[in-house]
Amino acid sequence: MSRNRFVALLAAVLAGTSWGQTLQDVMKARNLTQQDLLAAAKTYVPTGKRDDFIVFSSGGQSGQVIVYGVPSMRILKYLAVFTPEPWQGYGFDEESKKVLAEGSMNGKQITWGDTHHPAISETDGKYDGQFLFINDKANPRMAVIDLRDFETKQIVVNPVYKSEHGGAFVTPNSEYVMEAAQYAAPLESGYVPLDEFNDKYRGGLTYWKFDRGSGRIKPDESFSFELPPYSQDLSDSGKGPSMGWGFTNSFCSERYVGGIELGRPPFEAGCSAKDTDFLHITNWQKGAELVKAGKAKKINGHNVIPIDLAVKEGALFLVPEPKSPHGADVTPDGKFIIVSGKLDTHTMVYSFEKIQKAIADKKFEGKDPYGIPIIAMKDALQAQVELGLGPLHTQFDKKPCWAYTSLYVDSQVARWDYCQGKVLDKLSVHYNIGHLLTMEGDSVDPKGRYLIALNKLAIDRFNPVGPLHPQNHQLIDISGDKMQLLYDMPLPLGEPHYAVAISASTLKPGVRYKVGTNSRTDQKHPGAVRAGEEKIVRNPGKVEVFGTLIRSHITPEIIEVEKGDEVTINLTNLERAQDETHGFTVSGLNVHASIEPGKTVSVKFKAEKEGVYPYYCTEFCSALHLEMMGYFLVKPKGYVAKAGAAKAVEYTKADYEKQFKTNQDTQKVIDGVVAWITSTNFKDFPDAVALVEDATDQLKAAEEPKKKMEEAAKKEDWQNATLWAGQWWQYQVKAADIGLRAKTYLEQKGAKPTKK
Ligand code: CUK
Ligand code: CUA
Repeated sequence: MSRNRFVALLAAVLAGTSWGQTLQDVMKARNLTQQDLLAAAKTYVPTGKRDDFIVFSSGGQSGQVIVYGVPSMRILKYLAVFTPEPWQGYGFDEESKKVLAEGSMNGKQITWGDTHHPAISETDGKYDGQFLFINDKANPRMAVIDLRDFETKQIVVNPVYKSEHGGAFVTPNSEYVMEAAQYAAPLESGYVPLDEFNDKYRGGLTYWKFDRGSGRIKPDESFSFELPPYSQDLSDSGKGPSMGWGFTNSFCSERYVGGIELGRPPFEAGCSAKDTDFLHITNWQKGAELVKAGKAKKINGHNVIPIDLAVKEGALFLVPEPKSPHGADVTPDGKFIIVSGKLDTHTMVYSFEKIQKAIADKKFEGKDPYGIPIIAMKDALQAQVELGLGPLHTQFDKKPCWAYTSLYVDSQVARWDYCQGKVLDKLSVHYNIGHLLTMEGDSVDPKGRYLIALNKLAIDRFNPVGPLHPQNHQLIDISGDKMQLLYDMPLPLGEPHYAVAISASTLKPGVRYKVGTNSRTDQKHPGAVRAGEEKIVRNPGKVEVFGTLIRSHITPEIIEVEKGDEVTINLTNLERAQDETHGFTVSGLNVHASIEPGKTVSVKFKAEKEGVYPYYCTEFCSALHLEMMGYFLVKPKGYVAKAGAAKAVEYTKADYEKQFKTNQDTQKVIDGVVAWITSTNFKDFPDAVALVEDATDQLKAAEEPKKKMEEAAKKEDWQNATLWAGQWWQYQVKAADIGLRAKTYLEQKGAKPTKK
């Protein structure tokens, strides 16, 4: 570009003439301040660009996980975990039904969950982006999500808890996933009266063994520490110097059993009477050794380390913590554990070194009623900092010693220095913040830059949508001396508790499966077939379909069964192109599947009622998507077909010739696009190469109908010649569509002509 032209263009941009407006015009029209514009510029991700961080947020009572980008706060996906989710076919196809069924409790399928704390798998204490774990507080369960495809692979039910809360938190190499009980209950199943609360009710802390190779939790190698019937709350794993240890706070160490209807004070009074509760300190490496040595006892088939054994082996200690604590967060260097009391204005910084010293010196202030040694608060405390009202959770900055704590009652975020024990800055949020997160802020390597406040109330922040308000996640810039509130994001799904954010570049998800994969087991699906192998297998009382999907038809297109047959339809998506998902449903039978490229899925149902049931692809996958359909017919038992199929429109030689001419014209367009693409450096753009491959596939697929057309035309069978010519044209249209997409892509990315 000549210098003059460049300057002219720059001047035009600065003057805003390209859109006929200036920034000043927009500010005035929309009543925006300079600060608003700055905030907008800090969060806005221009069209076509991507976010730097990806957040995995609990979806609360939706039983799902919410995935969004930072700084744009654009929602990318809801991950189906504990709750059926129709778009993804979760709970509507056979493979995902099996995952959900693993989460059954008391002989009942549980179709929801209360997700609280997601955790990303770690290597050396850093997020590795391979797996995500999340707990269900309502029904004590843990789920494993594989971040190669963002699908839930496993749900395990805690065999000894009746409720939980303090999970998921991972140890520094994801050796274990921590899950602490919440409301005490007998570890065994069955009735135990509340009179026996102190003796028979128990809390606990489970260490679920995670096997990275298979990407699954191994229940047999997992174990739990039996804990007193205090309400264990949140946990965190030690790291660095505190590697091998876990920290779990608790409330209601009063062991109050309630009874407001009996004239007794309610739980809220009885569970907050004392001035302190207990931080539980457990050694999981010792725990694992005890299990290996066969010293654990089995309760409901699960390894449990009894309190007396853990005490004897030096694997369990208590430290008093401030009133009604919530949250236990280990600093990135692994040296300190930060605990806040909801009803105390102080946040406590415990020193792991001091705790270890007290243990080594056997310096305890006494024992709790269950014989667990108690380390005096003063012997464990490094600092005590007054942050504000209702301190809850803490996250960390890239800057050493900097921490952020949510102040629930004050509706503020406090930035403070835990080494010097002083408050640095405070920012108001809207309203009543629960958790907060910083980028990779609970790993050994926090990334700083942004903080998100996960507020419990939104009140007046958004357009009203009835008495149930959206949740409010607020994005805060923490890169400067003062924290700056940038953006309010309404979340219309459940009450998110905790969330974690990972650098986007660490995630390496795939775009397709190996053809014929059962995505829930990562194994080859027994129902998978390749193109041309589609079949319907009939056995007495059973019909099994082995079908395929590819733009824009489902094979087979007619499935006829007898009333009473049990029907299984296996479908493989033969596409190689990215984002070419097909959906599948049969009207009125409550089945649905999402079949991404390469995936094989099955749906199963009983043909209970005679009738005609259209089926179709539920994703708008191509121009002929509406035609991607078929008929499922249930005939009466013993029905004998009358001769002859219904005839559609009849075609003549003229029809054939017209279609043939269209095909020739279309081919010219395709050739033109191909010539343009191949004259550029398209090979430097992997996404364009993938599109070109897909277009080539489509043209290859066109060869067979073309041959069939020629054969029919030779026999002067104008009916079939016209229809096959039409099918050839369908493939041409798809190839042209993809080719044009590639051309547009290359133009926008600035592909250059290659010199001949
Ligand atoms: S909890 Cu909800 S604000 Cu489940 Cu981590 Cu603290
Ligand atoms: Cu496939 Cu629509």
